[in-house]
Amino acid sequence: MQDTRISRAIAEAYHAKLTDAIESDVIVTGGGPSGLVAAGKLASAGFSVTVLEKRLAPGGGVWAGALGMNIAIIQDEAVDVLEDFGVGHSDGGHGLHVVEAGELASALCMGAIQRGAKFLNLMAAEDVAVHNGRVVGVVANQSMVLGQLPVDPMTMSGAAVLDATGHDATLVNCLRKRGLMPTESPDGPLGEGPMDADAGERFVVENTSEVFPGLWISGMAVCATLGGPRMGPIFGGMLLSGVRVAELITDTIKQPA
Ligand code: 48F
Repeated sequence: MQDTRISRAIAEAYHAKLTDAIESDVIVTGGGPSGLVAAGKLASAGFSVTVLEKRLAPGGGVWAGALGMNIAIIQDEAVDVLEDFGVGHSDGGHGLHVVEAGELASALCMGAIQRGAKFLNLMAAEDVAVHNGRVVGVVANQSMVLGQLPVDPMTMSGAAVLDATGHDATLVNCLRKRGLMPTESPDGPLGEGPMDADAGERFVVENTSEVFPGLWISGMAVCATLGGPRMGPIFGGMLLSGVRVAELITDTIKQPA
């Protein structure tokens, strides 16, 4: 019967992908712009990459532009990333480029998949695995059951784990709530500052880093972790942060065979 063949094809392909994803070189948590660029770049470099996305569709904040107006704005500095992923853009004046939000989200997603990254959607990171003081994996659960039903998660390991969960900084906060990472600096509580697009974009790229052994941050998780300003609907810094974190991870973990 065709119906059961369809079901079998889905189950077999998904479980092969899930089995592969249990041990990866890099786990990217969150499929927003920074995570997608990082996933694409790392997969191009030959690393096995798994992207965990809690929603149905990756793309994060890209889809919504501002007030739900589905246009993304990118600065000159990040145009190379648009070209790399084949995203069309038009001149918005003052060094800004105008992009269809759906094209940006789809192209980043397609680029990462075609370069070899594996995507698991409706899969939410709920915790980190820490061995001997190093983050060695992500504890994930199906989004539909998280917080609803007493269903245990599964653990996926990575030589590098990226927190690209945006404003939530989910993995960083898992460490903070156990006192393993600071919540305050000498200047006050760490967390997102008020809106300042120029400063925020610079802050994100400059502070993209490994914040705990084995755990890197990119995109808005940088501001949420280290106290940078928010920057609203401009995405160049997110793309460049994805490029930067891919370089940092590549320099740190072993080169793929
Ligand atoms: O927030 P998001 O787009 O991350 P980003 O790459 O970009 C931020 C900008 O979109 C925007 C901005 C600056 O322009 O202020 O907000 O930092 O995407 C984060 C992705 O992570 C997913 C979430 O659904 C989204 O697609 N995510 C969040 N928490 C989890 C998660 C989780 N616990 N597990 C898996 N995915």
